[in-house]
Amino acid sequence: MQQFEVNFDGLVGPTHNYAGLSTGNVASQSNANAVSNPKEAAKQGLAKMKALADMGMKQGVLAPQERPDIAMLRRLGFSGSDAQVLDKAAKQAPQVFLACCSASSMWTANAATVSPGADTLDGRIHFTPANLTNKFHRSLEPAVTGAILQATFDDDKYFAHHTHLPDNEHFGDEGAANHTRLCTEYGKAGVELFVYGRYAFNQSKPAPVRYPARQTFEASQAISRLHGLKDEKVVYIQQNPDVIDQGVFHNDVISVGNQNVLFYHEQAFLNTGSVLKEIRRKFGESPLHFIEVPTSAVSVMDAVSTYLFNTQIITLPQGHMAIIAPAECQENPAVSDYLNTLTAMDTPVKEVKYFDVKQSMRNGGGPACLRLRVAMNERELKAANPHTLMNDILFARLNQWVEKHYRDRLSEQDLRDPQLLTESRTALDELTQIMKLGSVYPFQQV
Ligand code: SUG
Repeated sequence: MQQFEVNFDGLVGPTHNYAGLSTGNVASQSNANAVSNPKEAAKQGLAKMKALADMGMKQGVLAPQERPDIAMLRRLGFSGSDAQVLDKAAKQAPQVFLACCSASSMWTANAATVSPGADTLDGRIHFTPANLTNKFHRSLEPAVTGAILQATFDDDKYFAHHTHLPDNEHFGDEGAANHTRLCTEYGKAGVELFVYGRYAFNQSKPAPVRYPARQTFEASQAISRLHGLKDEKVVYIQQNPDVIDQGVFHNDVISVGNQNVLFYHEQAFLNTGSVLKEIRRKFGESPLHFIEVPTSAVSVMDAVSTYLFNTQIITLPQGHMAIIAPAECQENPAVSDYLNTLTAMDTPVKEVKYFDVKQSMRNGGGPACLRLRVAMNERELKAANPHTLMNDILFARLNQWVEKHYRDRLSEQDLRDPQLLTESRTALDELTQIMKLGSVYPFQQV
């Protein structure tokens, strides 16, 4: 049976904006209050999805969430009509208001952790939405994420859906951004790597001092238990606290893996030597490539500003691997030189393809942030919602939909506009029909 890795990219929502909400994420902080272009952002994302589909990859789409989050604003005590809720919140608590407006669900690497059937005890694909507790604006996502995942993978013969971990910093979980899987083939049992930033229940362990560690060891362990993974096929790795303090807020900003390749920066992990040994032992005898990028070739600062590691490494139908990189990597001489030497090295990675995802990059989201990986076999793929899979028709349909509903300019002031809420709801309602998702949004349930 054929096996695939399917990338489910987040469709950028109609209220994509820059609010400087993510302490520890340098791009988000430095672009606070810049004017965004949701239409361009959505089209950049769709172009990347279509390009991967055209390369012969299986490509999926995950729907965005409704923002501003009126239900949360009401829960926080703002009352009246929707227009009054927006007006009162924007005037009385502007920071809370902005947090409730973030279109951050577009970064689906943070939507959930996914373990393929080849790794789990019951042979089903397991999904746990990330609770994203470290940032209030992201903690609004998990319930609707769960509903969207359920509507996308709606067959309990093949798919198991868990509730997100407790909404508490002790179990702070950022999903697949801190999770990588190594394997010989997608359908064979792999080694799942869980990278965490701190221990919640042991203060004596190393932790960053300047910026928050969003993922805890205890959260990673809980996910592994829920998914029924085998201890001999799991490796827990502590992220180097120094790089978190330099702006590496997720592991996928400093390391990425695919099949038998682990691509990482020299400073990515604590105790790299023993980590690599454990991975090697658990992976087995087959060829395994550790591609370590030395600081002398690329500094952590350059890795953070170009997102060299927030690239997707994909296995093309021809058999070799390609790196899907943001254009920023091409513009930085040290990084583009490094990538040129990498493709000439004796590893499966043979080409680099650059994409313009600037609208997302300005909020700290590169190509890899925009996608959730699901390794699937033919039967599982058949059981997934076919209306979420990218092809010429869906691409054309979604571009028309964006063209019809999205604005090409959004400032902080615009987010208070009740008309924007109406536009967004109209758009999302239509999207649920295009993608046959049912009623996944709270506004559809009243
Ligand atoms: O959680 N940015 C996101 C970026 C997520 C990137 N994802 C991965 N690395 N996988 C975050 O920090 C910024 C929103 C704002 O400032 O308006 C934001 O949420």
